Amino acid sequence: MPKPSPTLRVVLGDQLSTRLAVITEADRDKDVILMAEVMREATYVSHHVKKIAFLFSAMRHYAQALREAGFTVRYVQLDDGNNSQSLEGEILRAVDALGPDRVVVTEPGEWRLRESFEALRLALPVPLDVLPDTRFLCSHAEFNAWADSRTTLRMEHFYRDMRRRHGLLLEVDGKPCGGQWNFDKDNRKPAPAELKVPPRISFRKDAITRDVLNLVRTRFPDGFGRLEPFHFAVNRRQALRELDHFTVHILPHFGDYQDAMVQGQPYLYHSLLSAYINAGLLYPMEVCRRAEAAWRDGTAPINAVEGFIRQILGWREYVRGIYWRFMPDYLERNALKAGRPLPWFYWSGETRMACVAEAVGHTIDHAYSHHIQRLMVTGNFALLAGLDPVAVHEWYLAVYADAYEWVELPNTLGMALHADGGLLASKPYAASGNYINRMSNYCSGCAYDPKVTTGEKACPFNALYWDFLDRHRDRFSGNARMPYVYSTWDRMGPERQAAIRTQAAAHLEAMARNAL
Ligand code: FAD
Ligand code: DLZ
Ligand code: SF4
Repeated sequence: MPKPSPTLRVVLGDQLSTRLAVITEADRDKDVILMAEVMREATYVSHHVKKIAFLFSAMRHYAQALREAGFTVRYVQLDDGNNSQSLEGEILRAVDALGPDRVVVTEPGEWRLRESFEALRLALPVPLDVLPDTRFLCSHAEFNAWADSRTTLRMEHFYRDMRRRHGLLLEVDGKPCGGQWNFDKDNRKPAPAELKVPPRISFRKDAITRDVLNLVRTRFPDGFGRLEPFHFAVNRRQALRELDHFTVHILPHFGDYQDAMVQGQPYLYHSLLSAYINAGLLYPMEVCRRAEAAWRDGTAPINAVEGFIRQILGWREYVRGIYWRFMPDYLERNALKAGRPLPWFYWSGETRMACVAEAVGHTIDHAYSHHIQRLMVTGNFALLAGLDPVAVHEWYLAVYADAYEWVELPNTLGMALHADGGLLASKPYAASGNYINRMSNYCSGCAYDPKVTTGEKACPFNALYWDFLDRHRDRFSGNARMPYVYSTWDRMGPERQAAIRTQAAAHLEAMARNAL
């Protein structure tokens, strides 16, 4: 009897889950799992070296676990002699070598790869099945049905529907636990500078990770960011330990200091789980259920637990829905006609603005900065300075260990830059130095003064903020949440306004000379 043809089952670097159908439906006696480290994926933006190392190590650990569970894995390492260095090339090569009856893959998380797989379909001698990514809690059809039923696509409405649909933080009568759907107003405390955040766990490097670090050091010598120290979890067991640690020691204060920024404290009370959830090492629902259980057990307060679950069940699913509903033209949106090139300090961290230097410094060191740094420091600066949305998007996509386009693009283009014209956020997240001074202790160590708008010590966020609002008055003055700021601007009078405009121009000119 001839051996039956295998099915070739492809697992991408951010699909490291054993609950996807590509794995659960595999026949261990005949099917082959294909995984490949390829330069095309490692270089389509200038990924942080820690991000590449995290993914390669996690891919290798996942392949090892599959083999131990009895699967046949064809794993192509970056340095393998015949590696074609693209996923499509590796699929074609495996089809050639193994003669499968078909190829099965879980839908990729980025539009560009989905398009490439559609082109690949035509080149393959066997069928290509693209399966839904069931790690998400809202399918494309469910999101589109929700979106079709609304005039505006506000996250808060989506989130409440998701709470009801998945029965999270609900009383038996269907009312929200704690009596409110949203406790955001309790989650804006500035953190005291002497805050003692519990230490984070880190994971020892095993032989696989050490090999990967050597590979990345050799193959990406000029890559962005610091490769070591490297403490990431690289398999599910370790990621679950990180989740445990977070739930017990960190979550209780997640809400209180969610928006705070403290010099020298990159993590505060954030979970650090995004890279693991996005790569498939953790499941969003198990993370939400753990947080809910902490509230029901009385070990974490409702403002922390609701705020945390909202990020995952709400924002994370919502931005994915927006991405797939509006791509590919979403990427082209530039509602505010911004076009200045990205200043060099986004890569070097060398700027006299202490807040930006701190956020970029964390990014360089850890391939991480927390949400408020991303939104209200680097994002806010890019918004106020009118930086080119595509350049800013490519930066965010490159520099964070958790970055894939489905989640990064709506956050950058929509939330931070308002480039989608308000589809995602009704009001731009624009703020002056006053906000950063209130929410952080950065300003006390800064060359600039957050209370000064013009002159030598003027905080660049101040004049740029007013100049931004002035430039876009036609668009924003009608917004119900903006009249107060425009009346403040009007009360300044023409002379002061002219001085602020001149100061903003001077900041932009200094930015272009990399002297800000
Ligand atoms: P926590 O603060 O502990 O939040 C808990 C979890 O909620 C996160 O792990 C994440 O899974 C989810 N979450 C929180 N906020 C968001 C959000 N706005 N959108 C989607 N999920 C969210 N997140 C990414 O996962 N990848 C990205 O590439 C990414 N790019 C961003 C770019 C910009 C400009 C901004 C403003 C935000 C971006 N975010 C991105 C969202 C958010 O900043 C990160 O998810 C968060 O900082 C990750 O750190 P954490 O795990 O400690 O999160
Ligand atoms: C991000 C990334 C990197 C750096 N390298 C690989 C790789 O070598 N092989 C692979 O299968 N996936 C990699 N990835 C993740 C993919 O880019 C990811 O699957 C797509 O961006 C879709 O989300
Ligand atoms: Fe940032 Fe301005 Fe504060 Fe300096 S003074 S840290 S530039 S907000």
